[in-house]
Amino acid sequence: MKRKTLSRYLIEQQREHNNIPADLRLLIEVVARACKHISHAVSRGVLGDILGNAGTDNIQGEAQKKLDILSNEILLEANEWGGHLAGMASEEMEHMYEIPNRFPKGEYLLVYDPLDGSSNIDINVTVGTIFSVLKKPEQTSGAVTEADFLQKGTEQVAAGYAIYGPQTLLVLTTGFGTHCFTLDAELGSWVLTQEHMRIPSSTAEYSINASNQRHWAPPMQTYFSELLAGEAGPRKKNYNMRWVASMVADVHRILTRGGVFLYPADARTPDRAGKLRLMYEANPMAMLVEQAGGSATNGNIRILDILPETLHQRVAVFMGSNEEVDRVTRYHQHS
Ligand code: AHM
Ligand code: MG
Repeated sequence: MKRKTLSRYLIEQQREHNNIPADLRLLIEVVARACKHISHAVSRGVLGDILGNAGTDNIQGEAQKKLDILSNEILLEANEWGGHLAGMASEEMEHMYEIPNRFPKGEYLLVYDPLDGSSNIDINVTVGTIFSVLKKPEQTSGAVTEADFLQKGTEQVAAGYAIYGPQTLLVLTTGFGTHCFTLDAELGSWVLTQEHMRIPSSTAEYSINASNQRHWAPPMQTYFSELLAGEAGPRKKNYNMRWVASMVADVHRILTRGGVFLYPADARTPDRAGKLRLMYEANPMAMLVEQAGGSATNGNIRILDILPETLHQRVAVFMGSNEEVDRVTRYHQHS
């Protein structure tokens, strides 16, 4: 069977939906190329001297791994010169990155988590790169500012992740479904291998870091105790649990076979709404999940409807199969 490459897919989408102008295509192709580079670095491990801590902390106060920093640089360098971007923001940089004046500027904004699942780097477990693409607001002229990035997730023109697992995959949406490409490492091309991923609306599999249970709020305790009660409880079925601790891997499983991903807020950090970051983790994943027929909320409203106040804002995340997300959201709303 003749398979389609990413470039052909993007060109055909533009013909069909008029939603991927040349600059956006360039942006997606450049990000995909950078992810190939990161994938190669990940696979080299000790041989590439990419394991271990870098000896620095990021803005969230987390120890940066060598691979966090390398991946961030790969994405910056790949994207700064092409003329398609006005600016970038990343989990690993406190402030947004303005395109240097020696390069032409474009109208898009790229926001990313260069290496998601950092705690898994040194133990040879799946990690990934998550990205979100916005347009610089039309009413702002001149230099890009951080305020230009603070747009609702509904404004994303593209979102995706690369996952560095047994295979390297790219999962992408430009607003017309969620599609999966596999890296053919020998040819160096991304090949469309699954169109229109679908998340079944019911599931018997959940994904949560249950070691935090004692810190959750009452609605979360109720929901979780019902899952644990299995067949004998109100849900009348037995659930299975999976937690990779790489959001890319847990969400990829959900996009492939269904399930629900839960990262609730917890009482230890009342000043934060959760662990995961809205702009470069929750928003792109929420768009991919919704485009695959699932839902994503913060327990109160749709994630994509949250107006960000800061670049590194955190959020509680409930995403995946509709029945579970609806229920856990209802419990929070009615508490
Ligand atoms: P990271 O971007 O620094 O890797 O942190 C985000 C990760 C997610 O991929 C994952 O879902 C979560 O943190 C795991 O958290 P925990 O350490 O509580 O298991
Ligand atoms: Mg992350």
